[in-house]
Amino acid sequence: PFEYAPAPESRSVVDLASSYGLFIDGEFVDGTGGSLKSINPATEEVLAEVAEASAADVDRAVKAARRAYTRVWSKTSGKDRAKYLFRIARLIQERSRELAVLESLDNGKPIKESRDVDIPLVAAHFFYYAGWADKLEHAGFGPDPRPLGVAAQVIPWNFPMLMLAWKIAPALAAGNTVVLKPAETTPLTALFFADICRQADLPPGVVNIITGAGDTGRALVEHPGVDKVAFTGSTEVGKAIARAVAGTDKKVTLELGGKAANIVFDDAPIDQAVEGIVAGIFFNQGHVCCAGSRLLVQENIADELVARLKRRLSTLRLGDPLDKNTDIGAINSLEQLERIRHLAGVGDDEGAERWTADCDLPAKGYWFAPTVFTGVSQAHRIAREEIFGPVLSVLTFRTPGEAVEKANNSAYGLSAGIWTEKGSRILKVASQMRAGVVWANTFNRFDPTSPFGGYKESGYGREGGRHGLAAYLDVV
Ligand code: TXE
Repeated sequence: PFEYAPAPESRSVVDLASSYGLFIDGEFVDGTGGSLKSINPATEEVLAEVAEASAADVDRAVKAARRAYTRVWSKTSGKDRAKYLFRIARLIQERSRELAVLESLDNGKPIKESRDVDIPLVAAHFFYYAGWADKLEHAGFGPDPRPLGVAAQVIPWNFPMLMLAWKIAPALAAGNTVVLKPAETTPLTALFFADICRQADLPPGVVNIITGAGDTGRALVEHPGVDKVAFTGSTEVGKAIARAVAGTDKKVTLELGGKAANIVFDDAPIDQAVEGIVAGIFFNQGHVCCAGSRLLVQENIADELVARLKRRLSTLRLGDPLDKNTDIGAINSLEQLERIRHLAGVGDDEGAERWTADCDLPAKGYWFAPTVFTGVSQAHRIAREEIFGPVLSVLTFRTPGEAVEKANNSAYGLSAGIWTEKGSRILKVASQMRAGVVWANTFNRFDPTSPFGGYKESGYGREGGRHGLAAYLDVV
Protein backbone atom coordinates (compact mmCIF):
# COMPACT_ATOMS: atom_id res chain seq x y z
CA PRO A 1 0.00 0.00 0.00
CA PHE A 2 1.03 3.60 -0.44
CA GLU A 3 2.24 5.50 2.56
CA TYR A 4 1.90 9.17 3.05
CA ALA A 5 4.20 10.97 5.41
CA PRO A 6 3.00 14.52 6.05
CA ALA A 7 5.66 17.20 5.64
CA PRO A 8 7.23 18.27 8.94
CA GLU A 9 6.28 21.71 10.26
CA SER A 10 9.63 23.19 9.31
CA ARG A 11 8.82 22.58 5.67
CA SER A 12 5.66 24.64 5.76
CA VAL A 13 5.61 26.97 2.80
CA VAL A 14 2.98 29.37 4.04
CA ASP A 15 5.61 31.77 5.25
CA LEU A 16 7.03 31.94 1.73
CA ALA A 17 3.87 33.62 0.51
CA SER A 18 4.54 36.99 -1.02
CA SER A 19 3.45 38.84 -4.10
CA TYR A 20 5.07 39.17 -7.47
CA GLY A 21 4.58 41.62 -10.29
CA LEU A 22 5.03 41.26 -14.03
CA PHE A 23 8.44 41.07 -15.70
CA ILE A 24 8.38 43.72 -18.41
CA ASP A 25 11.33 45.43 -20.06
CA GLY A 26 13.82 43.86 -17.67
CA GLU A 27 12.06 44.85 -14.46
CA PHE A 28 9.41 43.54 -12.11
CA VAL A 29 6.53 45.99 -12.28
CA ASP A 30 3.06 46.15 -10.75
CA GLY A 31 0.18 45.00 -12.91
CA THR A 32 -2.90 47.14 -13.43
CA GLY A 33 -5.31 44.16 -13.27
CA GLY A 34 -6.26 41.96 -10.34
CA SER A 35 -4.25 39.21 -8.73
CA LEU A 36 -4.17 35.40 -8.59
CA LYS A 37 -3.16 33.06 -5.81
CA SER A 38 -0.79 30.24 -6.54
CA ILE A 39 -1.67 27.21 -4.43
CA ASN A 40 0.49 24.30 -3.36
CA PRO A 41 -1.71 21.42 -4.60
CA ALA A 42 -0.26 19.00 -2.03
CA THR A 43 -1.29 21.14 0.95
CA GLU A 44 -3.79 23.70 -0.39
CA GLU A 45 -1.63 26.44 1.14
CA VAL A 46 -1.15 29.71 -0.70
CA LEU A 47 2.38 29.88 -2.06
CA ALA A 48 2.28 33.36 -3.52
CA GLU A 49 0.10 35.99 -5.04
CA VAL A 50 0.84 37.05 -8.60
CA ALA A 51 -0.47 39.81 -10.81
CA GLU A 52 -3.21 39.14 -13.32
CA ALA A 53 -2.06 41.13 -16.34
CA SER A 54 -4.70 43.42 -17.86
CA ALA A 55 -4.98 44.21 -21.57
CA ALA A 56 -2.98 47.40 -20.86
CA ASP A 57 -0.21 45.33 -19.22
CA VAL A 58 -0.18 42.97 -22.20
CA ASP A 59 0.16 45.98 -24.50
CA ARG A 60 3.06 47.27 -22.44
CA ALA A 61 4.84 43.91 -22.59
CA VAL A 62 4.34 43.51 -26.36
CA LYS A 63 5.62 47.04 -26.95
CA ALA A 64 8.67 46.35 -24.78
CA ALA A 65 9.34 43.18 -26.78
CA ARG A 66 8.99 45.13 -30.05
CA ARG A 67 11.39 47.84 -28.91
CA ALA A 68 13.92 45.26 -27.77
CA TYR A 69 13.55 43.44 -31.10
CA THR A 70 13.99 46.52 -33.26
CA ARG A 71 16.70 48.27 -31.30
CA VAL A 72 18.74 45.47 -29.79
CA TRP A 73 18.03 41.82 -30.48
CA SER A 74 17.68 41.98 -34.27
CA LYS A 75 21.07 43.70 -34.30
CA THR A 76 22.71 41.26 -31.89
CA SER A 77 24.90 38.73 -33.70
CA GLY A 78 24.16 35.02 -33.49
CA LYS A 79 27.43 34.62 -31.63
CA ASP A 80 26.31 37.09 -28.96
CA ARG A 81 22.81 35.61 -28.72
CA ALA A 82 24.53 32.27 -28.12
CA LYS A 83 26.56 33.79 -25.28
CA TYR A 84 23.40 34.92 -23.51
CA LEU A 85 21.74 31.54 -24.01
CA PHE A 86 24.77 29.65 -22.72
CA ARG A 87 24.85 31.99 -19.73
CA ILE A 88 21.15 31.32 -19.03
CA ALA A 89 21.74 27.56 -19.37
CA ARG A 90 24.58 27.68 -16.84
CA LEU A 91 22.52 29.75 -14.41
CA ILE A 92 19.70 27.22 -14.68
CA GLN A 93 22.19 24.52 -13.74
CA GLU A 94 23.54 26.57 -10.85
CA ARG A 95 20.07 27.28 -9.54
CA SER A 96 18.60 23.89 -10.41
CA ARG A 97 17.86 22.89 -6.80
CA GLU A 98 15.83 26.02 -6.17
CA LEU A 99 14.02 25.58 -9.48
CA ALA A 100 13.21 21.92 -8.77
CA VAL A 101 11.81 22.67 -5.33
CA LEU A 102 9.76 25.59 -6.59
CA GLU A 103 8.42 23.51 -9.48
CA SER A 104 7.36 20.70 -7.15
CA LEU A 105 5.75 23.13 -4.70
CA ASP A 106 3.78 24.93 -7.39
CA ASN A 107 2.90 21.98 -9.60
CA GLY A 108 2.68 19.02 -7.19
CA LYS A 109 5.08 16.81 -9.15
CA PRO A 110 7.52 14.56 -7.25
CA ILE A 111 10.86 16.21 -6.55
CA LYS A 112 12.71 13.30 -8.13
CA GLU A 113 10.99 14.15 -11.42
CA SER A 114 11.57 17.92 -11.25
CA ARG A 115 15.14 17.40 -10.03
CA ASP A 116 16.14 14.58 -12.41
CA VAL A 117 13.96 15.14 -15.47
CA ASP A 118 12.35 18.57 -15.83
CA ILE A 119 15.11 20.94 -14.78
CA PRO A 120 18.03 19.06 -16.41
CA LEU A 121 16.01 19.01 -19.65
CA VAL A 122 15.37 22.75 -19.30
CA ALA A 123 19.12 23.41 -19.13
CA ALA A 124 19.70 20.97 -22.01
CA HIS A 125 17.28 22.91 -24.22
CA PHE A 126 19.06 26.20 -23.57
CA PHE A 127 22.46 24.60 -24.26
CA TYR A 128 21.16 22.95 -27.43
CA TYR A 129 19.60 26.10 -28.91
CA ALA A 130 22.55 28.24 -27.81
CA GLY A 131 24.54 26.02 -30.16
CA TRP A 132 22.27 26.89 -33.08
CA ALA A 133 22.21 30.68 -32.58
CA ASP A 134 25.37 31.35 -34.64
CA LYS A 135 24.79 28.56 -37.15
CA LEU A 136 21.35 29.39 -38.53
CA GLU A 137 22.65 29.56 -42.11
CA HIS A 138 23.46 25.85 -41.76
CA ALA A 139 20.01 24.89 -40.48
CA GLY A 140 18.80 24.11 -43.99
CA PHE A 141 16.41 27.05 -44.24
CA GLY A 142 18.34 29.14 -46.75
CA PRO A 143 21.49 31.26 -46.53
CA ASP A 144 20.05 34.07 -44.40
CA PRO A 145 17.04 32.93 -42.37
CA ARG A 146 15.26 35.83 -40.65
CA PRO A 147 13.49 35.86 -37.29
CA LEU A 148 9.76 36.56 -37.19
CA GLY A 149 9.81 39.38 -34.60
CA VAL A 150 7.75 39.28 -31.40
CA ALA A 151 6.56 35.85 -30.23
CA ALA A 152 3.53 35.44 -27.94
CA GLN A 153 3.92 32.21 -26.00
CA VAL A 154 1.22 30.64 -23.85
CA ILE A 155 2.05 27.52 -21.86
CA PRO A 156 0.27 25.02 -19.59
CA TRP A 157 0.82 23.86 -16.02
CA ASN A 158 2.01 20.29 -16.46
CA PHE A 159 5.69 21.08 -17.21
CA PRO A 160 5.88 24.80 -16.41
CA MET A 161 9.66 25.27 -16.74
CA LEU A 162 10.16 22.74 -19.50
CA MET A 163 7.42 24.26 -21.65
CA LEU A 164 9.03 27.66 -21.06
CA ALA A 165 12.36 26.26 -22.29
CA TRP A 166 10.74 24.64 -25.35
CA LYS A 167 9.32 28.06 -26.24
CA ILE A 168 11.93 30.62 -25.20
CA ALA A 169 15.20 28.87 -26.13
CA PRO A 170 14.52 28.42 -29.89
CA ALA A 171 12.77 31.81 -30.14
CA LEU A 172 15.77 33.68 -28.76
CA ALA A 173 18.30 31.58 -30.68
CA ALA A 174 16.49 32.46 -33.91
CA GLY A 175 16.56 36.17 -33.02
CA ASN A 176 13.00 36.81 -31.80
CA THR A 177 11.90 38.53 -28.62
CA VAL A 178 9.14 37.03 -26.50
CA VAL A 179 6.22 37.68 -24.20
CA LEU A 180 5.41 34.48 -22.33
CA LYS A 181 2.40 33.72 -20.18
CA PRO A 182 2.65 30.75 -17.82
CA ALA A 183 -0.50 28.93 -16.69
CA GLU A 184 -2.47 30.53 -13.87
CA THR A 185 -1.86 27.63 -11.47
CA THR A 186 1.93 27.45 -12.01
CA PRO A 187 3.41 30.91 -12.52
CA LEU A 188 6.29 30.75 -10.06
CA THR A 189 9.17 29.14 -11.95
CA ALA A 190 8.56 31.45 -14.92
CA LEU A 191 8.98 34.43 -12.56
CA PHE A 192 12.10 32.79 -11.14
CA PHE A 193 13.34 32.46 -14.72
CA ALA A 194 12.79 36.21 -15.17
CA ASP A 195 15.25 36.69 -12.33
CA ILE A 196 17.71 34.42 -14.15
CA CYS A 197 17.36 36.61 -17.26
CA ARG A 198 18.30 39.62 -15.14
CA GLN A 199 21.23 37.74 -13.66
CA ALA A 200 22.37 36.84 -17.19
CA ASP A 201 22.20 40.54 -18.13
CA LEU A 202 19.87 39.75 -20.99
CA PRO A 203 18.96 43.06 -22.64
CA PRO A 204 15.65 44.42 -21.22
CA GLY A 205 12.54 43.48 -23.19
CA VAL A 206 14.01 40.42 -24.93
CA VAL A 207 12.08 38.20 -22.48
CA ASN A 208 8.89 39.45 -20.84
CA ILE A 209 6.85 37.28 -18.45
CA ILE A 210 3.25 38.19 -17.81
CA THR A 211 1.09 36.19 -15.43
CA GLY A 212 -2.67 35.79 -15.64
CA ALA A 213 -5.43 33.42 -16.76
CA GLY A 214 -7.25 32.83 -20.05
CA ASP A 215 -8.25 36.47 -20.59
CA THR A 216 -4.61 37.54 -20.36
CA GLY A 217 -3.65 34.75 -22.78
CA ARG A 218 -6.35 35.84 -25.22
CA ALA A 219 -5.28 39.50 -25.08
CA LEU A 220 -1.70 38.40 -25.76
CA VAL A 221 -2.31 36.16 -28.76
CA GLU A 222 -4.77 38.64 -30.27
CA HIS A 223 -2.47 41.64 -29.82
CA PRO A 224 -1.74 43.17 -33.25
CA GLY A 225 1.91 43.71 -32.32
CA VAL A 226 2.56 39.98 -32.20
CA ASP A 227 4.14 38.18 -35.18
CA LYS A 228 4.09 34.63 -33.95
CA VAL A 229 1.91 32.63 -31.56
CA ALA A 230 3.14 29.45 -29.88
CA PHE A 231 0.61 27.65 -27.71
CA THR A 232 0.62 24.46 -25.68
CA GLY A 233 -2.60 23.54 -23.92
CA SER A 234 -6.07 22.14 -24.49
CA THR A 235 -7.38 21.36 -27.96
CA GLU A 236 -10.39 23.56 -27.24
CA VAL A 237 -8.28 26.68 -26.54
CA GLY A 238 -5.92 25.77 -29.41
CA LYS A 239 -8.87 25.83 -31.82
CA ALA A 240 -10.06 29.14 -30.38
CA ILE A 241 -6.58 30.61 -30.94
CA ALA A 242 -6.45 29.28 -34.52
CA ARG A 243 -9.81 30.96 -35.17
CA ALA A 244 -8.72 34.20 -33.50
CA VAL A 245 -5.57 34.59 -35.60
CA ALA A 246 -7.12 33.39 -38.87
CA GLY A 247 -6.85 36.15 -41.46
CA THR A 248 -3.88 37.80 -39.75
CA ASP A 249 -0.28 37.31 -40.83
CA LYS A 250 0.67 35.71 -37.51
CA LYS A 251 2.46 32.37 -37.70
CA VAL A 252 1.05 29.78 -35.32
CA THR A 253 2.22 26.53 -33.78
CA LEU A 254 -0.13 24.51 -31.57
CA GLU A 255 0.75 21.61 -29.31
CA LEU A 256 -2.50 20.22 -27.99
CA GLY A 257 -3.94 17.12 -26.37
CA GLY A 258 -3.33 13.44 -26.94
CA LYS A 259 -4.62 9.92 -26.31
CA ALA A 260 -1.54 7.88 -27.09
CA ALA A 261 -1.59 4.15 -27.68
CA ASN A 262 1.08 2.12 -25.95
CA ILE A 263 1.08 -1.16 -27.93
CA VAL A 264 2.44 -4.31 -26.31
CA PHE A 265 2.96 -7.36 -28.56
CA ASP A 266 3.14 -10.86 -27.12
CA ASP A 267 6.89 -11.17 -27.72
CA ALA A 268 7.67 -8.00 -25.74
CA PRO A 269 10.05 -8.14 -22.77
CA ILE A 270 7.19 -8.10 -20.31
CA ASP A 271 8.81 -6.59 -17.20
CA GLN A 272 10.38 -3.85 -19.29
CA ALA A 273 6.98 -3.22 -20.86
CA VAL A 274 5.39 -2.93 -17.41
CA GLU A 275 7.96 -0.27 -16.48
CA GLY A 276 7.24 1.51 -19.75
CA ILE A 277 3.50 1.46 -19.15
CA VAL A 278 4.04 2.93 -15.66
CA ALA A 279 6.37 5.61 -17.05
CA GLY A 280 3.91 6.20 -19.88
CA ILE A 281 0.84 7.03 -17.85
CA PHE A 282 1.82 7.55 -14.20
CA PHE A 283 4.82 9.86 -14.76
CA ASN A 284 3.82 13.38 -13.67
CA GLN A 285 0.42 12.04 -12.44
CA GLY A 286 -0.53 11.46 -16.08
CA HIS A 287 -0.51 15.22 -16.72
CA VAL A 288 1.36 14.62 -19.96
CA CYS A 289 0.05 15.43 -23.43
CA CYS A 290 1.89 12.43 -24.91
CA ALA A 291 0.96 10.09 -22.00
CA GLY A 292 0.43 6.45 -22.96
CA SER A 293 -3.14 6.58 -21.71
CA ARG A 294 -4.43 3.74 -23.93
CA LEU A 295 -2.73 0.42 -23.36
CA LEU A 296 -3.22 -1.84 -26.38
CA VAL A 297 -2.12 -5.31 -25.37
CA GLN A 298 -2.11 -8.48 -27.44
CA GLU A 299 -4.98 -10.60 -26.20
CA ASN A 300 -2.99 -13.76 -25.32
CA ILE A 301 -0.79 -11.90 -22.78
CA ALA A 302 -3.35 -9.39 -21.53
CA ASP A 303 -4.25 -11.12 -18.26
CA GLU A 304 -0.67 -11.71 -17.24
CA LEU A 305 0.48 -8.23 -18.21
CA VAL A 306 -2.35 -6.52 -16.35
CA ALA A 307 -1.73 -8.67 -13.24
CA ARG A 308 1.97 -7.73 -13.25
CA LEU A 309 1.11 -4.09 -13.84
CA LYS A 310 -1.22 -4.02 -10.84
CA ARG A 311 1.45 -5.62 -8.64
CA ARG A 312 3.93 -2.98 -9.77
CA LEU A 313 1.47 -0.14 -9.17
CA SER A 314 0.95 -1.39 -5.62
CA THR A 315 4.61 -0.59 -4.88
CA LEU A 316 4.45 3.04 -5.97
CA ARG A 317 4.49 5.64 -3.22
CA LEU A 318 2.01 8.49 -3.38
CA GLY A 319 2.39 11.58 -1.23
CA ASP A 320 4.50 14.58 -0.33
CA PRO A 321 6.06 15.82 -3.60
CA LEU A 322 9.12 17.07 -1.71
CA ASP A 323 9.92 13.60 -0.36
CA LYS A 324 12.66 12.08 -2.53
CA ASN A 325 10.96 8.67 -2.38
CA THR A 326 7.63 9.85 -3.75
CA ASP A 327 6.59 8.37 -7.09
CA ILE A 328 3.14 9.94 -7.48
CA GLY A 329 2.56 13.54 -6.47
CA ALA A 330 -0.50 15.75 -6.27
CA ILE A 331 -2.98 16.62 -9.00
CA ASN A 332 -2.22 20.18 -10.03
CA SER A 333 -5.57 21.79 -9.21
CA LEU A 334 -9.00 21.07 -7.84
CA GLU A 335 -10.45 21.75 -11.29
CA GLN A 336 -8.22 19.11 -12.86
CA LEU A 337 -9.02 16.65 -10.05
CA GLU A 338 -12.72 17.14 -10.75
CA ARG A 339 -12.17 16.57 -14.48
CA ILE A 340 -10.36 13.31 -13.75
CA ARG A 341 -13.03 12.17 -11.28
CA HIS A 342 -15.73 12.98 -13.77
CA LEU A 343 -14.19 11.04 -16.65
CA ALA A 344 -13.35 8.07 -14.42
CA GLY A 345 -17.01 8.10 -13.37
CA VAL A 346 -17.99 8.01 -17.04
CA GLY A 347 -15.78 4.90 -17.34
CA ASP A 348 -17.81 3.25 -14.56
CA ASP A 349 -21.10 4.27 -16.14
CA GLU A 350 -20.06 2.86 -19.51
CA GLY A 351 -19.35 -0.53 -17.94
CA ALA A 352 -15.54 -0.64 -17.83
CA GLU A 353 -14.01 -2.30 -14.80
CA ARG A 354 -12.11 0.03 -12.46
CA TRP A 355 -9.11 -1.04 -10.37
CA THR A 356 -7.52 1.41 -7.98
CA ALA A 357 -4.15 1.07 -6.29
CA ASP A 358 -4.58 0.57 -2.57
CA CYS A 359 -3.43 3.77 -0.89
CA ASP A 360 -4.47 6.28 1.73
CA LEU A 361 -4.94 9.66 0.15
CA PRO A 362 -3.76 12.57 2.30
CA ALA A 363 -6.61 14.54 3.87
CA LYS A 364 -5.41 17.86 2.47
CA GLY A 365 -4.49 18.54 -1.11
CA TYR A 366 -5.62 17.15 -4.47
CA TRP A 367 -4.93 13.47 -4.99
CA PHE A 368 -6.00 10.66 -7.30
CA ALA A 369 -4.77 7.11 -6.83
CA PRO A 370 -3.34 5.23 -9.85
CA THR A 371 -6.28 3.71 -11.66
CA VAL A 372 -6.60 1.06 -14.36
CA PHE A 373 -9.73 0.41 -16.39
CA THR A 374 -10.05 -2.97 -18.09
CA GLY A 375 -12.83 -4.17 -20.36
CA VAL A 376 -12.60 -0.92 -22.31
CA SER A 377 -13.85 -0.75 -25.88
CA GLN A 378 -13.06 1.83 -28.51
CA ALA A 379 -16.50 3.36 -28.17
CA HIS A 380 -15.93 4.26 -24.52
CA ARG A 381 -15.21 7.88 -23.76
CA ILE A 382 -12.27 6.84 -21.56
CA ALA A 383 -10.72 5.33 -24.71
CA ARG A 384 -11.25 8.48 -26.74
CA GLU A 385 -10.99 11.52 -24.47
CA GLU A 386 -7.89 12.87 -22.81
CA ILE A 387 -8.21 12.37 -19.04
CA PHE A 388 -4.89 14.02 -18.19
CA GLY A 389 -4.57 12.12 -14.95
CA PRO A 390 -3.22 8.81 -13.56
CA VAL A 391 -5.83 6.72 -15.33
CA LEU A 392 -5.04 3.95 -17.82
CA SER A 393 -7.56 2.41 -20.22
CA VAL A 394 -6.72 -1.14 -21.32
CA LEU A 395 -7.85 -2.48 -24.71
CA THR A 396 -6.80 -5.69 -26.45
CA PHE A 397 -5.98 -6.70 -30.03
CA ARG A 398 -5.21 -9.96 -31.86
CA THR A 399 -3.15 -9.00 -34.92
CA PRO A 400 -0.64 -6.23 -35.70
CA GLY A 401 -3.09 -4.85 -38.25
CA GLU A 402 -5.76 -4.55 -35.59
CA ALA A 403 -3.29 -2.85 -33.23
CA VAL A 404 -2.45 -0.23 -35.86
CA GLU A 405 -6.11 0.31 -36.70
CA LYS A 406 -7.02 0.82 -33.03
CA ALA A 407 -4.00 3.01 -32.28
CA ASN A 408 -4.86 5.32 -35.17
CA ASN A 409 -8.55 5.36 -34.34
CA SER A 410 -8.28 8.60 -32.40
CA ALA A 411 -8.95 12.26 -32.96
CA TYR A 412 -5.43 12.84 -31.66
CA GLY A 413 -2.00 11.89 -32.96
CA LEU A 414 0.76 13.08 -30.69
CA SER A 415 2.67 9.94 -29.72
CA ALA A 416 2.65 6.15 -29.58
CA GLY A 417 4.69 3.33 -28.08
CA ILE A 418 5.56 -0.12 -29.44
CA TRP A 419 6.87 -3.02 -27.36
CA THR A 420 8.27 -6.02 -29.23
CA GLU A 421 11.51 -7.93 -29.67
CA LYS A 422 11.14 -7.80 -33.45
CA GLY A 423 12.99 -4.92 -35.12
CA SER A 424 11.14 -5.42 -38.40
CA ARG A 425 7.81 -5.10 -36.59
CA ILE A 426 8.92 -1.86 -34.93
CA LEU A 427 9.78 -0.34 -38.30
CA LYS A 428 6.58 -1.53 -39.95
CA VAL A 429 4.19 -0.52 -37.18
CA ALA A 430 5.95 2.82 -36.54
CA SER A 431 5.66 3.73 -40.22
CA GLN A 432 1.91 3.10 -40.08
CA MET A 433 1.36 5.20 -36.98
CA ARG A 434 -0.33 8.59 -37.38
CA ALA A 435 1.54 10.15 -34.47
CA GLY A 436 4.29 12.74 -34.22
CA VAL A 437 6.51 10.69 -31.91
CA VAL A 438 6.78 6.90 -31.84
CA TRP A 439 8.80 5.26 -29.09
CA ALA A 440 10.03 1.68 -29.38
CA ASN A 441 10.63 -0.32 -26.18
CA THR A 442 10.61 2.89 -24.18
CA PHE A 443 8.16 5.70 -23.46
CA ASN A 444 8.15 9.38 -22.51
CA ARG A 445 11.78 9.94 -23.39
CA PHE A 446 12.60 13.48 -24.38
CA ASP A 447 15.64 15.06 -25.90
CA PRO A 448 16.24 18.60 -27.16
CA THR A 449 17.56 17.26 -30.47
CA SER A 450 14.26 15.52 -31.34
CA PRO A 451 11.32 17.33 -32.87
CA PHE A 452 8.04 16.91 -31.00
CA GLY A 453 4.53 17.69 -32.20
CA GLY A 454 1.27 16.27 -33.39
CA TYR A 455 -1.00 15.08 -36.16
CA LYS A 456 -4.74 15.75 -36.31
CA GLU A 457 -6.25 17.42 -33.22
CA SER A 458 -2.92 17.25 -31.40
CA GLY A 459 -1.94 20.40 -33.27
CA TYR A 460 0.66 21.42 -35.82
CA GLY A 461 4.25 22.59 -35.95
CA ARG A 462 7.23 20.98 -34.26
CA GLU A 463 9.20 21.98 -31.18
CA GLY A 464 12.68 20.69 -30.46
CA GLY A 465 15.54 19.86 -32.76
CA ARG A 466 16.34 21.66 -35.99
CA HIS A 467 12.62 21.64 -36.86
CA GLY A 468 11.93 23.68 -33.74
CA LEU A 469 13.89 26.59 -35.25
CA ALA A 470 11.64 26.67 -38.30
CA ALA A 471 8.76 27.76 -36.09
CA TYR A 472 10.66 30.97 -35.28
CA LEU A 473 12.15 31.75 -38.69
CA ASP A 474 10.61 33.24 -41.79
CA VAL A 475 11.18 30.12 -43.84
CA VAL A 476 7.88 28.77 -45.07
O1 TXE B 1 -6.04 24.09 -20.40
P1 TXE B 1 -6.05 25.49 -21.11
P2 TXE B 1 -6.55 23.72 -18.92
C1 TXE B 1 -5.69 19.51 -21.65
C2 TXE B 1 -5.97 18.46 -20.59
C3 TXE B 1 -6.65 19.24 -19.52
C4 TXE B 1 -7.43 20.24 -20.34
C5 TXE B 1 -7.79 21.52 -19.65
O2 TXE B 1 -6.83 17.50 -21.12
O3 TXE B 1 -7.48 18.43 -18.74
O4 TXE B 1 -6.61 20.55 -21.41
O5 TXE B 1 -6.65 22.13 -19.04
C6 TXE B 1 -4.26 29.64 -21.37
N1 TXE B 1 -6.45 32.32 -25.17
N2 TXE B 1 -4.34 20.02 -21.56
O6 TXE B 1 -7.89 24.28 -18.69
O7 TXE B 1 -7.23 26.29 -20.68
C7 TXE B 1 -4.26 29.28 -19.92
O8 TXE B 1 -4.25 30.44 -19.11
C8 TXE B 1 -5.15 32.19 -24.85
C9 TXE B 1 -3.35 19.39 -22.39
O9 TXE B 1 -5.51 24.08 -17.97
O10 TXE B 1 -5.87 25.22 -22.56
C10 TXE B 1 -2.98 28.44 -19.82
O11 TXE B 1 -1.85 29.28 -19.76
N3 TXE B 1 -4.73 31.46 -23.80
C11 TXE B 1 -2.14 20.24 -22.53
C12 TXE B 1 -2.97 27.69 -21.15
O12 TXE B 1 -3.83 28.44 -22.02
C13 TXE B 1 -5.64 30.84 -23.05
C14 TXE B 1 -1.66 20.87 -21.28
C15 TXE B 1 -3.49 26.25 -21.08
O13 TXE B 1 -4.75 26.24 -20.50
C16 TXE B 1 -7.02 30.94 -23.32
C17 TXE B 1 -2.74 21.47 -20.51
C18 TXE B 1 -7.41 31.73 -24.44
N4 TXE B 1 -8.69 31.85 -24.81
C19 TXE B 1 -4.02 21.00 -20.66
N5 TXE B 1 -7.70 30.20 -22.41
C20 TXE B 1 -0.97 19.66 -23.27
N6 TXE B 1 -1.04 19.69 -24.59
O14 TXE B 1 0.02 19.27 -22.71
C21 TXE B 1 -6.79 29.65 -21.58
N7 TXE B 1 -5.55 30.04 -21.96
